[in-house]
Amino acid sequence: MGTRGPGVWDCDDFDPFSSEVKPRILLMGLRRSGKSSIQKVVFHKMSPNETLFLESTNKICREDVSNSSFVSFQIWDFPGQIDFFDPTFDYEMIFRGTGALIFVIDSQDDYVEALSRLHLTVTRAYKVNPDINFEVFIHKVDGLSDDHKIEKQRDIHKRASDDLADAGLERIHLSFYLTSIYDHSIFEAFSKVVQKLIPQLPTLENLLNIFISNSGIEKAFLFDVVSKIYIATDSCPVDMQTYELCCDMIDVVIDISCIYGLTGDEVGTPYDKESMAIIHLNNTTVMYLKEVTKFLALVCFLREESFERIGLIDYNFHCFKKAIEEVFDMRLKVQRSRKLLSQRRATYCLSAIQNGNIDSVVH
Ligand SMILES: Nc1nc2c(ncn2[C@@H]2O[C@H](COP(=O)(O)OP(=O)(O)OP(=O)(O)O)[C@@H](O)[C@H]2O)c(=O)[nH]1
Ligand SMILES: [Mg+2]
Repeated sequence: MGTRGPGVWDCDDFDPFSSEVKPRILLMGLRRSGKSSIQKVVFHKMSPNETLFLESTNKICREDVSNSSFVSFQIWDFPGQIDFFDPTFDYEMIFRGTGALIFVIDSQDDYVEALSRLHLTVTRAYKVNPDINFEVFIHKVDGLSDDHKIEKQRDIHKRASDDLADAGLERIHLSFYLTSIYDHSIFEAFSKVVQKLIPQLPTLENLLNIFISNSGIEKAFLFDVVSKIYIATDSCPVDMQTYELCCDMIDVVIDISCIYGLTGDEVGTPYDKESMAIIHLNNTTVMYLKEVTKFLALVCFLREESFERIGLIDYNFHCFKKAIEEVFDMRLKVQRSRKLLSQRRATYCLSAIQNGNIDSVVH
């Protein structure tokens, strides 16, 4: 374990024996590329305009995100000027526990420097931990026309891949996303990043596929209500408009419930077991939202004629919900046994150190 540089960490609660197995998502990129804005908009509901007043980050800010049974990770927001050659910056330790590295590039700025920084960061991280998912956010695309966006993405993709190929590292895979905090693209991109870190994803997708095919539903999403990240969807392709409608529906449900919901002694949370909503769109499509767990909602799209069989849909939903609970229980059991194992290991290490038997710890 390397030393920790003064001022680099936001808090001193680092525990080398921590039993919590939370994947780490790093937000890296040049200064003012938009890292903190992304974190604040997605996880703190900050309005995009407010980000204009954010101060530059001067130390690593760590935040736990454990809203839902499945979405549980740490986000580390880095200062833009981080220096890999600074001996107080223990990048080996940081990259070792990292699940995803999001590199943010400001598309409205000249990106030559950003690309060389991306190359340096990715190659360093890969050497320490080849299992990291490398995600490149081509950010602030709100000012660009559609053609311009595609052109930028193609250019950045080509240059970044060429740099890796020149270094003989073509096996490193980079994923690219066009993002902006001024629309839903940032939530959609984050959803995809997070989904890759959920080991149960294939099971969740499978359950959704079975549910929709037996219920006459066209599309279904499993949403984390607080962050509006969708943690899984069925295998039909996702279009941006559908995703935006889901986000709007969640906002309507939560906002109405917060404003007009019960208060005082009868108080409930704005989102609970009873939460559900039905919206008939003007194109014979129905949107149906239902609570799955304390933090998750299912949002479905279906034709009006299919919605007439609501009894069948609700029965299938009941089975789907039970299956999700079982997956969640299994996950909890695995986490508990890992925790126990890690505590035993820590106790063993400590007693070996106290007895001066360091060799048995090292081996
Ligand atoms: N147009 C536009 N501006 C954005 C977007 N995201 C962030 N910004 C702006 O970019 C500026 C810098 O944002 P920050 O989030 O502070 O950038 P940072 O990468 O955290 O910067 P450092 O902490 O200095 O490394 C702010 O004025 C934001 O309002 C976006 O999607 N579109
Ligand atoms: Mg910042």
